[in-house]
Order: sequence, then structure tokens, then C-alpha cells
Amino acid sequence: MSLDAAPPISRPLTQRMADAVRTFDGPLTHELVLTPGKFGLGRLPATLQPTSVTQTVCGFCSTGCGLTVHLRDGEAVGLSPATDYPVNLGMACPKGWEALTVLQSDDRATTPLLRDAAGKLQPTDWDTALRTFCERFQNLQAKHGPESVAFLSTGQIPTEEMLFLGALAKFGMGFVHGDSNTRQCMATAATAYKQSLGFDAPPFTYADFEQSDVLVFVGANPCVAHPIMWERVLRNKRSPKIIVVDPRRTETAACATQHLAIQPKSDLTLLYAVAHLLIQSGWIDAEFVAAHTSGFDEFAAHVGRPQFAPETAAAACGLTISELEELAATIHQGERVSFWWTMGVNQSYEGVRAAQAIINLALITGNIGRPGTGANSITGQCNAMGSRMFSCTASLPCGREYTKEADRRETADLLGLDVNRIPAANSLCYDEILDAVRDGRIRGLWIIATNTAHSWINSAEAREVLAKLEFLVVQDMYVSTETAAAAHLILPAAGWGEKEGTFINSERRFGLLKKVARAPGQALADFAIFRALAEYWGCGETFAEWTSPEAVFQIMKRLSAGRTNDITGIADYAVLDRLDGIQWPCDAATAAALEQSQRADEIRERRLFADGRFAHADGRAKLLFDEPRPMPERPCGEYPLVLLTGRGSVSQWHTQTRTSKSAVLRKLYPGRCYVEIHPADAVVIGVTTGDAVVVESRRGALTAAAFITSAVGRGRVFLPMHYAAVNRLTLPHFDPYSRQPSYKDCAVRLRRSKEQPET
Ligand SMILES: Nc1nc2c(c(=O)[nH]1)N[C@H]1C(S)=C(S)[C@@H](COP(=O)(O)OP(=O)(O)OC[C@H]3O[C@@H](n4cnc5c(=O)[nH]c(N)nc54)[C@H](O)[C@@H]3O)O[C@H]1N2
Ligand SMILES: Nc1nc2c(c(=O)[nH]1)N[C@H]1C(S)=C(S)[C@@H](COP(=O)(O)OP(=O)(O)OC[C@H]3O[C@@H](n4cnc5c(=O)[nH]c(N)nc54)[C@H](O)[C@@H]3O)O[C@H]1N2
Ligand code: SF4
Ligand SMILES: [Mo]
Repeated sequence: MSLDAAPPISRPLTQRMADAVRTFDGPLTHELVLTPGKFGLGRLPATLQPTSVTQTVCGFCSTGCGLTVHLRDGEAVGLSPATDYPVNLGMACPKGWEALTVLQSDDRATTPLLRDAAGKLQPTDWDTALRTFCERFQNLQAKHGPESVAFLSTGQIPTEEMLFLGALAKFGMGFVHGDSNTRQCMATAATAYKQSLGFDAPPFTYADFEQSDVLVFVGANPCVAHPIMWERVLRNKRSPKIIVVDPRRTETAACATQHLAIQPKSDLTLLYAVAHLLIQSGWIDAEFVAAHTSGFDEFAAHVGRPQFAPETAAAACGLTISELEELAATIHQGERVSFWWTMGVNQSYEGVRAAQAIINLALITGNIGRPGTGANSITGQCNAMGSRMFSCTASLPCGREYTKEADRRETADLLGLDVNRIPAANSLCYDEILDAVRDGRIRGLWIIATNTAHSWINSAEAREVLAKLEFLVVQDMYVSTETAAAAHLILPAAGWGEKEGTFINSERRFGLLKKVARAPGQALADFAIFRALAEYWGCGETFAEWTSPEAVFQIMKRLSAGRTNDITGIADYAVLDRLDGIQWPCDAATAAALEQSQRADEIRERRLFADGRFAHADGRAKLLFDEPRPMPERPCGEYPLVLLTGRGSVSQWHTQTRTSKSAVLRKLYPGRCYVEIHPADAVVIGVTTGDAVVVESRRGALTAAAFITSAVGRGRVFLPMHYAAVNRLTLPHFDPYSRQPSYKDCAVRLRRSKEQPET
């Protein structure tokens, strides 16, 4: 575990290196909007009165709500939801309301920490930290080749930081391998869109929630995971039918007009059966299919087979024939049908094909490109979309590919680089990076804003793998994360609210982040860390233009020119601020129209593919399909139950490094791990709500408090992912196209316990 004796310092401190370190804490960057007394705060004592407000976007989920930050002498003293931001219209969930609170915490990383010879993390200065970073990684590269080091990035830092990180690591430092936690989350949707539509392009705008007649949610629980999107559904005045496909009767399912409590992982069969019924009944948009799709005959032949006839398919999905027929009829009757999916689809060993089965339903019924329609993947993290477009992990910026020479050349030209600095092969994916660490091919890893030791599938194994690393750098806001515990070097990062940049939300909207608070101690914005590292590494020249987030935003514009996500029309941050965020694409003509528009104008909430032209060379969308496959670890006599995992409450965020720091949020969620068990399964082991039970898979066990509810369905249990022990149980298996982990299906058993449930 301990780091070797400190490496020799070879490079003298140049002026530029010194400057890079000295730019620790730039000024607060928001513009002051002087509106004292706004928002009914006039009655507060004068000492607590905010003196001004500014607008920013939330840093938790991908909804991307606008937040009004109340400032006193330029620093944040409170916040409230922005009333006129087109996303949230004055609403926010508890996480948003508490976004400032979680910045104040004793376990914030305030100084770099370096593990000493005795294996103890000791505070150090930035100069030593940056030198150590470079020496150690450079030594590994020199000894074992460029492929012996890798990085794992995130969907939770600003887009400008993501692009800087990817470009620095890959084109500056010579890393070949780098992936991110969006692999755990969005890889399936990104792959599905790219294969089907020709570009990774979720087509919707949030107005579609309000404009649909029929909304079909597959494997999505927006009441918990995207509560403000759900508020938009509640504003729908068309008395919509709401269909929820989820093995559990979730909070969202409880509000639905039809809930299909399918067998876990039978989505593909269900969706093909619906296509079977639609095609057989002639309930398709033949004109749209003929003009805008390819592969229809093959698809119709595939789903036309007896295995997808309602009689057979219903049984496979654990549904009745009439439930299937009702679903098909509802889709047929709806004038505007929108399909929405999230992790119940993406996190599956056949997620890409399941997502495409949803896309196919939208295509064959002509439900895309019109108000209230679409095949719509909801993103998860605040900047999952930024990661898909600009992170240089799975692909080069704006959908370009590492393996295509023309794409590498274009990227190199646009960035002013020698093309040979861009790897010609794809990076290993997240699971492959960990495999390579296990067998010694990768020896150094840099983890930024993700908590692998908690969130990766089969986490006990992941922790063993991390412990094998010769050099692990963790760059995080907090020192107490499960992953930081294994680090040799911790780089203290500023968080949301302490830096500027942009996030791209689920409806493709760039939202502007403001620096409204100072990071504690010597913590730096990730952007500043990357800048300093570029100087220390010796590639500062390459990034001479990358002086500020807004300068990098200008580079992003250049990279997007002429692509499906063209944003060349967005002049600068001031425009983003003035127009309440802007969706991609936005060329000069759109930007001009936006400037002229009023708040209520349609152009402020735009969708894609209105002209039926998709991004494949022939302009058509592809109907792609495959044979459904059984769950690899099915329940059996020994492990009779299927384990589902997911979001537990509105007030918990992932691995809880942030949300556990707010006393308000802590009151809103269970402090100890609980497991949802069906009454019929609870009787078998004789437990009632509140009793401790051991949940055990072939890989590990945990203790949880039983929560007896029929909502989970018989033969299934549900564990919220927020408790670190949960991923000890999960089975590492992946979608073959997207390599996204299949977190929501493995076999477990229960027994009574006298232990305390895990925290
Ligand atoms: N409060 C809160 N909000 C969040 C997050 C958070 O941590 N906390 N995380 C954010 C992120 S990054 C993401 S990706 C999103 C996730 O948002 P969601 O995907 O909505 O959340 P999950 O609970 O992971 O999964 C959704 C549902 O999939 C169901 N499911 C499980 N297996 C299957 C199956 O085989 N088929 C079908 N059809 N459904 C299945 C589960 O029962 C669950 O109800 O939430 C975002 N929002
Ligand atoms: N069993 C199970 N496991 C799952 C899932 C599931 O449904 N079931 N869902 C998966 C999904 S969809 C996701 S997205 C992942 C999420 O998994 P993670 O990404 O591991 O979860 P987070 O807790 O969001 O971790 C983000 C880390 O970044 C830090 N951080 C926050 N802001 C900043 C910043 O600005 N700079 C820096 N440097 N650090 C920052 C936080 O303190 C935290 O340590 O979990 C996956 N794991
Ligand atoms: S819904 Fe998402 S973006 Fe909106 S306040 Fe809650 S966490 Fe923030
Ligand atoms: Mo996610």
C-alpha cells in the first residue's frame, strides 16, 4: 500500500508552473444582480439579508434545475429554485435546496495528501503533490509502456473540465486508456442511439412531458430519481395515459394508469410482443416507416414469430395477454406517444437491444420529431450528456471515433495538435481497465469524481483490484470516500458552487454554473488542477489556449461545428446566462431566433428530427434487433430470489459522499440499509418489517432491515444502491455492445439475523 520513497524531483519550478499553482482560488465569477428583498426575504434581520442574487444550475441530477443563489457581499448565503428557468419553473427537490449545505463538512479535502512510507496519508503541498503525480505516472509509462496507466472520469464535473481532462490525459500525457462512470449509467443509451439514429442524440425537450397523450416509462422511476421531470408530467393538461413498465410497483407505477409488473429482464420480449401486435393489427405509420427507416421487413419478420405472439410472450413476461393488448392499443390510440427509459433498461446485459426495441416502437408508429413524442433516454448525472459529447473517453469529441483516421485528423486540426498524439485505438472500457489492473497490465490509475469502491459492480472485487495498484490518485471533494481510502495521493477538489463551467442536462440544455462560494483550504477547481498538471507534466504549451473554462467553451464550439450537436451559435457564457441555458444544437440562425424569442416561445424548448432525417448517411433510422437471452444467474433452489437495485429516495445521491452531509437530507432517508421483501417471501423466513435479515449472493452478504411490501413483487427483493455494502452482492456481467454493467439482476437468498443493519 505504501508509496515508495519520494521520487527524485527532476524538473526545476518554472515561472509557469509557479503561476499555475498560485492561481488556486480565482475570484467569485458570478455577475451581481442587485435585487435586495426579492423572493419575500424582506423580513429577515438586516444582518441576514442577502444583498444580491445570481442564477446557476443544480449539480446533482440531470434534470438541470435553475437555482437562484442569494448572496451577501458576493458569497452564497442561501438558495431557492429559479422561478422563470424553463426547466423547473420554480420547483426544486430536497437535494437542490440543500446543495450549499453539503459543501460545509469536516471531511472536505482541504490539502493534498500523500501516503508516507509507513502507509499513512499525510498532508503535503501542491508543488510536491503535482511533482509526485507526474514522476510516478511518467516512471510507470517509461518502465511498462503507455498502456500501463489509465484514468476514470465522471459525469459530474463541468463539460470544460471533462474535455480538459480527456485531452490532457490522452493527447498531453500519452494515456491510452480512460473511461468514466457514465459507462455505469449512459453507455447503453449512447450506443443504442448511435447505432439506430446515427448519432448519440436524445431527441426530446421537457415540454414533451406536458404535450403527450400517452407516456410510456420503461425501467424508470422519475418520482424518486427525477422528481422535477415528474412535476412536468403533472402539468400535462391532456389527461394523458401513463404506462409504467417496472417489476416493482414504484412511486411512479403507483401514479400510472397502467402498471406492467414484468419479470425482471423480460423487457425485450415485451417490447417485441408489442411490436408484433402493432404490426399485425396494421397499427403502424407505414408512410413514416417507408420514408425514414431501414430494416423494417427484417424487423417485422423477427417480431412476427410465434414466440412474440401475445399468448407466448405474456407468460414469459409474467403478464396477462390482455395487459399486452391494452398496452398496444393505448400506443395505437395515442396521437402523441412518448417513450421514456432509464436504468431499468440501460443497466442490463441486453440493454442496447432493449433500448433499441423502444426506439423501434417510436419509429414504426411515427412517434418521433413531433410535440409529445420521442424515444427518450433520460440521463442520470448532472453532466452525463457532457461526458457523452466531450469527455474523450469512449469517443473523440462530438461523436468522432478514435478508430477513424479522418476523425482523428479533424480533431487534431481543431485542437492544433500533431495527429500522432491521438490514440488510434479505443480505450479499454471500465471493466476492462479493472481487469487489466488485476493482471498487472495497468499499474497506475487516476480517479476523478467517482467512487469506484462503492459504486462498481461486485465492489469487493473492485476494492481488491484497487489495492493492487502501484499508484492510485483520487481527486475528490471529500477525503472519506471508500475509494480515497485506497489512494496513494489525494488531490483536493472544489465542488459544485465553488467553480464555473457548463452542464448539459437531459434535454440537451447547456446550463451555466457560477462560482458562488470559496473552496475550503487549498482545494482547487478540477480545471485549475488540470492546468497545473499540464505545466508540471511538461505539456503546458499544448494547452496554452486553455486558460479558463470559458476559453475551453470556445474550443468546444469549434469541435462541434457542422456536427449534429453544433453549438457554434452560442457566443459566450453571458448568452447562456441571459437566455436561461440553450439546448444543442444551436447554430448562428437558431441563436439569432432565440435572441428574438419570448420566454413562452417553442424555440426555447426544441426537439430533434422534426424533418425525419436521421444522422446515418442515408438519412434513415435503423430498426435493430436480436434474440432475447435468459438472465445469466437465474433464481434457483439455493438462491431463490432476484435482487433488484436502484435509487432509494429523493434525498439520497449515489454513494452518499454529498447528501449524507446535510442534516435536513439525513432526516428524509433511512439511516440504515433496508431491503424490500414481498409478504409471501417474508413468511418463508418468518420476518416482519424492522427485523434484521442477511441478504446473500454467491459473492457476498450484507445485513439490512426488512421492509415488507407487496410493491416489490413476489420472488424479488430490492436494495437501494446508496449503502456501500449493496454492490458486494451484484454479479459482474455486461451488455456486449455498451459494456454497461447489469446491476439489476442476480440471485440472492435471505435469512434472519441478529446483526445491526449496515449504514
Ligand atoms: N434521488 C436520486 N436521484 C437520482 C440519482 C440518485 O442517486 N438519487 N441518480 C441519478 C442517476 S446517475 C441516474 S442514472 C438516474 C436513475 O434513475 P432510474 O433509472 O429511474 O432509477 P433506478 O432506481 O436505478 O432504476 C429505475 C427502475 O428500474 C427498475 N428495474 C429493475 N430491473 C428492471 C427490469 O428488468 N426491467 C424494467 N423495466 N425495470 C427494471 C427498478 O425497479 C427501478 O424502479 O437517477 C438520477 N437521479
Ligand atoms: N447496485 C447498483 N450500483 C450502481 C447503480 C445501480 O443502480 N445499482 N447505478 C450506477 C450509476 S447509474 C451511476 S451514475 C453510478 C454513480 O457512482 P459514483 O460516480 O461512484 O457515485 P457518486 O457518489 O456520485 O460519486 C461521485 C464522486 O465525485 C465526488 N465529486 C462530486 N463533485 C465533484 C467535483 O466537482 N470534483 C471532484 N473531483 N469530485 C467531485 C463526490 O464526492 C463522489 O466521491 O453508480 C452506479 N452503481
Ligand atoms: S430534480 Fe435534480 S436538478 Fe432538480 S433540484 Fe433535484 S437534484 Fe437538482
Ligand atoms: Mo447514473
